[in-house]
Amino acid sequence: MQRYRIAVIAGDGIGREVIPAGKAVLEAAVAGSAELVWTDLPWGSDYYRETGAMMPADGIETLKGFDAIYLGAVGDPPHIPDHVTLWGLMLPIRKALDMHVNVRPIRLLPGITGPLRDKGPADIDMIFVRENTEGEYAGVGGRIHVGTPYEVALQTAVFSRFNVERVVRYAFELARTRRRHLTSVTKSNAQQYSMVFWDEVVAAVAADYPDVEVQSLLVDAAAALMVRAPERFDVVVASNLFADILTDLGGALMGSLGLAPSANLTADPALPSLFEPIHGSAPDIAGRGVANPLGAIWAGAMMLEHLGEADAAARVMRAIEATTAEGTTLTPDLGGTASTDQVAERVIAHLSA
Ligand code: GGG
Repeated sequence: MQRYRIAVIAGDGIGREVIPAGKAVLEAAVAGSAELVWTDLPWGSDYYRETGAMMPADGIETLKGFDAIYLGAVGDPPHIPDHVTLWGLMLPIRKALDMHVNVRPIRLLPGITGPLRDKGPADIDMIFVRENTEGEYAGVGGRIHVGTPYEVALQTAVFSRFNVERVVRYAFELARTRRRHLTSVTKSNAQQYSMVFWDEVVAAVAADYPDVEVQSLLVDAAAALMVRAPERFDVVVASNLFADILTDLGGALMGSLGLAPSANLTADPALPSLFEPIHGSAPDIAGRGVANPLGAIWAGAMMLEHLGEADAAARVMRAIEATTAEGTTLTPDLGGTASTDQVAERVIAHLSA
């Protein structure tokens, strides 16, 4: 039987509620055909309070020993500043393990009516390919004259040809497996260096994909069009910041941010990729057992698919869809009264149906 070593970083807030729910569903999905060997890593804000760091100094080396990483959420505002938690754990992991793309499906699940009442599952079905290691999150910048009236803060966005090209190429390849339509999102009218460069790379790579139609949108127009006509999007490629923002909008279009999954894929086959729901730690509802686990479960399905367990992954997806279509066991964000665990149990029940 195939064994997979999975590092689990439940992290903070509702991450600690949705990840156990996700583990239970994935265990049930592979039962009898594969073994998931979980290693729970107690990293995150509590670890920070105890040690002064979000993860151990050798944390990245530890992660290299696994087949995949399953992550919940990171952040404990207002107790620890968000930039400390994000830069202490998630962003260094993405960079060190060369997780060059962040794949984020945005689609309406059966039975869920999002805020766009006249749009159904055929209209809202897109996948974002988010550049995941540089851009506005490159970590380049600084502050001078701190605390004086002349203080200056710089945050430099970094776009390298090597990286943009491989991310854009990934998006074109993905478009070929779908409706052969790619939207590239920039702000190249205002950002005349980085985003004009991005447009040039897209145009150069597009020459290798004459069968894929390309639409270029400014990020403000893209945000409006996602609400007005989401059916005009299939695969979307965008910078780290723009895709981060637009996928939260996408989560809202799905009916809840709690539904949206993501896969941080490494370019190095010897390294693990990381799978997480896109939502954060949600301190406002943490500890109440009502967080929506479906985004974490869906991220788990993406992990199974990535590990080569396509059958189990498809069964998890069908069970998620059966749960939302049925509509009797949903968390409060979707208008229901069920707990996190009850939703996971319902998904497990649908696995064997
Ligand atoms: N599920 C992981 C999480 O905590 N996401 C919230 C967040 O702020 N993410 C930032 C990012 O994806 O770059």
